[in-house]
This record gives sequence, structure tokens and C-alpha cells, in this order.
Amino acid sequence: MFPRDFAWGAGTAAYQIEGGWQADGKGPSIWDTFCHEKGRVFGEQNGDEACSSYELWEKDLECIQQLGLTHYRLSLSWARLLPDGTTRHVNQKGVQYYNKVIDDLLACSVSPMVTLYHFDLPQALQDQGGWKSAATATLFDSYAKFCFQTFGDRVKLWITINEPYVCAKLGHEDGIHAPGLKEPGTAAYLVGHNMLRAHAMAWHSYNSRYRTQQEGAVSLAINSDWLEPLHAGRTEDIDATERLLAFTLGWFAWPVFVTGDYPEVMRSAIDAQSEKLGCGSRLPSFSKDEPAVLGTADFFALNYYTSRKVKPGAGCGEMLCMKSDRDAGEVLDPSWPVCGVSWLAVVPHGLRKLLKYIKDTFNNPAVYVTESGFSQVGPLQLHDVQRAEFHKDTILEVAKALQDDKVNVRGYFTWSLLDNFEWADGFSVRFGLFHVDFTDAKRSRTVYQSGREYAKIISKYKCGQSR
Ligand code: PNW
Repeated sequence: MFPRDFAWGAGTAAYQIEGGWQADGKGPSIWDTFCHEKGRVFGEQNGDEACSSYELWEKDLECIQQLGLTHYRLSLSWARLLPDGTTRHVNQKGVQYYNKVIDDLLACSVSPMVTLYHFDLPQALQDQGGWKSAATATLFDSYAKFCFQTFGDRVKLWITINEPYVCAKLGHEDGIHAPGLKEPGTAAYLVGHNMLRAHAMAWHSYNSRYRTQQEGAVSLAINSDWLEPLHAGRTEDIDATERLLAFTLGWFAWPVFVTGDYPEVMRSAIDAQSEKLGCGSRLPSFSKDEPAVLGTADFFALNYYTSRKVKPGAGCGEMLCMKSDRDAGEVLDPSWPVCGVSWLAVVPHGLRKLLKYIKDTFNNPAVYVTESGFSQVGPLQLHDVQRAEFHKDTILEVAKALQDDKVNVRGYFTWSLLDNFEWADGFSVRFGLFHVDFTDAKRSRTVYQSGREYAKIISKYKCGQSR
């Protein structure tokens, strides 16, 4: 059912697991700052220590081996490597840490997939305007080149930026993620634009300087729900679905995979609303003098969690905000069970549909599912049968996408290897295949039933039944 070289992975992100927020010369990031402000995160929690993976990497490696993963997705902390965000000062302790992680993985025949940016901008760069500033894209490119140069002899799968949509919207429109800015209808479009520019510059740097020697692949990870009209035959619902898709997946995938520019539906909706409000268009344009954004992905990296039904409305009226621009309301189908966090309806078959859509819309790219997960809240259940079922069902949908729809799926990464710091939800939401005891100084890791089941699936398909 699965090709011999299919990637069986699990993922984590630096801020969510590492801790050691001030260890060995690391600079502060926007998540350090955000969590240390009152009222930002559930229970005033923070990632100061998290899973202590900066100290306990060997324990993570044991978990990875226990699952039999072929791939491990991790992110690098920009501020651990470059404390002030620039290459003027390199923190060698940070370089040593990631060198060890990468070398240990390879020694165990596990391939690293490395994300350069998973939400944690160095605070020093936020102080100069952060992602709203065009200069941050150039500094990201320098950081990316530094990483390709330092680790690219061994890392062959790169993600530049994880979920630019979440960074832009949750961080700059809603203010519920770092840097906690609430500038509806304006900042998120600017941030998304600079992230696309940053990604494109880094891809071009890899392409022209490192690709021939290192022979790796570079992309950005795009999160998307599967969306369907609330009423299949109703024009308004179909149009609303198209708009919402343009404002989420399309926002980042259209420029990179289709036209080099934002979806027409997105631009015209923003322009129309801008005219009503009497302000200029708030969606920036790509400059012809800069490296093209079209064609800057060697594969499609998809983070999939859930599905939605869509109808018009749910804006904030005449107010300036993204919701008014996109004029689309999301509805949960009552037949979909919700697991843990309120936004996560369990819809494995949505992934198959989304994969088919990606194949048809983006010219049949190689696809990695770089995140897929199921959360647990409330009392700890190590025997997490539902999560085990979820991964089994979801992997079955990937198999159908491969076999029946001929989607070029190359890998599946569960989110997450470990229970970790779940952003604004702190430690109250658990996504791990291993439970982490945050009351224990040793942060002991215990496999969940879902981890055992995932290991069984991997051992059944790995190297075994090739196509
Ligand atoms: C992703 N939402 O983020 C991230 O890549 C992970 O770091 C995170 O742990 C995982 O999903 C689970 O949440 C999201 O509120 C954060 O819709 C928030 C949302 C979606 C994705």
C-alpha cells in the first residue's frame, strides 16, 4: 500500500519542547516575552522548561527509536543559534546542540526534516518591527543560509516557515499568539507578505548556492482545513467556501504554486471592502525587482487537522478585520466528533479530499503530510484508544489517496512526538504519542497506547509491502 521509501514521522517544535530558554547563551524569542506577560497563556504557563528537550534530547531519541520512525521533524530555535537574530553573533552551543541531534538521528537511520521557523522570532527582531518589517525577510534569508551552510550536509528536507497563516492571523490579527498584536484587517496581510518574501528568498538561496552539493528539498508548511459548502447546491455557500479557501490555503499556496500572486478572489474581496471603508487596499503586491515567489517549493508540506462546512457571514460587520474581508462563516457538522480542543473536529476523510484537491490544483506535487494530530484535555488517559483510531483511520485515507486518487504522497508525520507546550493552551492540551509528566523534574516520558499502535503500523509498512 505504501511505497518503500514512504516517510513515517512525528514532529515537534523548538519552543514547545526544548526549555532552556536562557541556557548557554540563547537569546529571547517573542514566545518567551509573550508567555512572561500576564494573562496571555492558560494558567500563566510558559515554555521556560517545557519537556526539557535541550537537556534531555537522548530521551526524545529513545522515543523516536521506540516508534521506529524513519523521519523526525524538528524545528531550530533561531534565537538559540543567533541570539540577536543576525549572523553577527553565532552561539556555538546552539550549533553543537543541533549538530548532536542531527548526528544522533542519522546514526539511528532516522532522517531529519528541519523547520527553520516555527513561531519563535528572536525578540531582538520583533523590537525592530518583526514580521511587519520588510527587513525581517532579509534577515531570515541570512539565517536560512547560515543553517543550510551549517547543517545542510546532513539535512535533506527543509521547511522554511511553519504555518504562515497561523503566525499572521493568530499573532497579528487576533493577538492570541506571540507577538500578541491585535491590528485587525491590516497587519496580518503585511506579515503574510513578508513571510512569503522570506520563504522565497531562502528557497532561491538554497537553489543557487546549496542545491547542487547538498541535493535536498525545500518548502514551507501550509496549514489547511478541508472546506465544503454548508449546502452543496447553494451558490452563496459555494462562493463563501471559495473565498475562505482563498483566504487560508490559497493565500500562501497560490503565490508559490500557481500564479506568483494572491488568489484573485482574495484580492478582489479585500479591495471591495477597502473601498467601502474608504481605505486603500491592504493586501501588498509582489515586486518584480525581487526574487519570484512562484515555483519556490520542491514539495507540498501540508498540516491537516480538521474540516469545516462554510456559509457566508460571520464577519465583524463594517469593521476593519479579516473576517469581514472574507465574509465566510465556519460551521461544524454535528456528525463529526470533537476531540479535546474545540476547533478540532475529527474528520479523517477530509484529508483524502484535500490531498486530491492539492493534486488537481497545484499540478500534482510531491506531498508530505507534515502534521496530523488529535488532542486530549482533562484527565490523563494513557489508554487513548480514540487517538489510536484517529491515526489508523487517517493513515487509511492517505492510503486511498495514494492508491485510488494517485496523489503523490511521500510521508505522514504525526503531531506530536511528545505532549508539549501547546501555545496559548499551555500544557492543558496534549497532542503527544508519548505522555510527558510536567510535574516531574525528570520530565519522564511514557508511551500512550496510540504510540504503540503507530509503531505497529510503521513496522507493518516500513520497507515491507512496496508498490
Ligand atoms: C499547529 N488553531 O498550530 C502547529 O504547527 C503546532 O505547533 C501546534 O502544536 C499544532 O498545530 C496543534 O495546535 C496550530 O487555533 C495552532 O486553529 C492553532 C491552531 C491551528 C494550528
